[in-house]
Amino acid sequence: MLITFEGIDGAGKTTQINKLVTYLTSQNREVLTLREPGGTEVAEKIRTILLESRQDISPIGELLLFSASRTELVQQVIVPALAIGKTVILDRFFDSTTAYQGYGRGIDLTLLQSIIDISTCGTVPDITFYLDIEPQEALHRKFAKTSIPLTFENDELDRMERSGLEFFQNVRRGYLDLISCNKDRFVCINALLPEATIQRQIITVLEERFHA
Ligand code: T5A
Repeated sequence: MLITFEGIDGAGKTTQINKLVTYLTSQNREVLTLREPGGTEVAEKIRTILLESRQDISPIGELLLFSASRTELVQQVIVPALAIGKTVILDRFFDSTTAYQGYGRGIDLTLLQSIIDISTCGTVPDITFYLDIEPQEALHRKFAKTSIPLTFENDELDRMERSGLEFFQNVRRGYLDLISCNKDRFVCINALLPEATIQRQIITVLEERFHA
């Protein structure tokens, strides 16, 4: 089973994935946790370019770099793991590309879909948990425990995070459009709820799927 987590930066995906892994492991499920971009040696190098570069990257260049990272991860890790029955939990997948490069950067969605099809080899998640939060709230949450100024321009943010408020509002709109077109696959969760409440919702949905 392939389980993906989506949402804007700071929505709480990593927090929930860590809790889920602990729960599934306690149920004797063999779990493989991965993130995008990243997950292979080459994909991790691409991640560094995408997130840490101080130079501008063109929207198409950015799309192709995310897609190159994905191709490596899908072919080398995800497809083989699914083939032997592992539960794969993936922090972001192709919905991030639609939301960030499509709605955020404004790349044509038809062109984008054709590149997604190539990079995923047709791999589609069985279920996608989307954690919904307003961009300002997510930014606030990310830096709540520090004295870093709460603006989208500060140097502590990575290259993607510095894209600004309007960009993240468009990304969120993209996710909400994706959900309305893929109701069977997406589970939309209010990311403002307490961590434990969100975790219970996720486990309830997954246990129903496992037993179906
Ligand atoms: N990207 C990625 C693209 O543009 N296109 C693509 O195709 C792909 C695959 C990846 C970047 O690349 C972009 C999207 C991203 O900009 P990343 O570093 O992997 O970069 O970024 P994120 O996945 O966004 O990871 P973050 O760590 O920024 O956010 P998370 O994982 O959603 O949030 P998390 O769990 O770290 O939580 C953030 C803070 O909130 C608190 C946590 O304790 C933490 O302090 N928190 C809560 N507080 C209150 N209530 C709750 N319910 C909370 N849950 C968590």
